Amino acid sequence: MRLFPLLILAACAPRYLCAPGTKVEGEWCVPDTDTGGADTGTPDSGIDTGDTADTSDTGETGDTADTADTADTEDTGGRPARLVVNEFMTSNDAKAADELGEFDDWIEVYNAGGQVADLSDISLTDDTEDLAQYRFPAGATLEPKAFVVVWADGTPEQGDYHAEFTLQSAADRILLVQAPDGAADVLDDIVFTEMETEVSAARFPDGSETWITSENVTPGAANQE
Ligand SMILES: [Ca+2]
Ligand SMILES: [Ca+2]
Ligand SMILES: [Ca+2]
Repeated sequence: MRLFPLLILAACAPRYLCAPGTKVEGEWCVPDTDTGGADTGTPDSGIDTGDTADTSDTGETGDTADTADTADTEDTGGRPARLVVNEFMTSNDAKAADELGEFDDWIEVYNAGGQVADLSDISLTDDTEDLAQYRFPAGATLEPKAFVVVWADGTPEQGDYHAEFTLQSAADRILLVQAPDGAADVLDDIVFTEMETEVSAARFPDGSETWITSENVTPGAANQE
């Protein structure tokens, strides 16, 4: 493995909000213990000089956590779907064939969130002037921690998961867009140059902000080094 050589712009931070009393830490919502302003409260002030005060503080943190726990439980059960471009190949001579046995460019999308993603109004494109070049089929969904592959083979007549565009190894871009005809929320935006043949660019681990190039390409499965 080596670090992906050139430009990868993951322009978008994780797109979810945390419940009140929690904050974003990495990819997760965690209790925001800082909000427990109650720590300045009366019980401790009398014994500030002593370590005992810390013990009391811990108790108070616990109280805060109780509040946060409620929000946390909701987050864990209902953390929103989060779609990312997870892996792609721009030059594929013999690594991965589509259902017609053709070795084409492909893009893997991954749901890094905690809820099922509705793909009905999601598009992929390499053209900022044409955000809806490829649309997922109406009613398509993606389970949490699941993958879906779109063949960027320029032959949409080959099926629902074949796009009308292809990817250029020298320099190209992949945008993942929600509501391309409306608010056009860009979920992911990957710019790259000088991709090699027979390697993919991949987030490793899946859904992370770290990109590698890999000869162990994994369309539709967890990325490998
Ligand atoms: Ca290509
Ligand atoms: Ca094809
Ligand atoms: Ca993969």
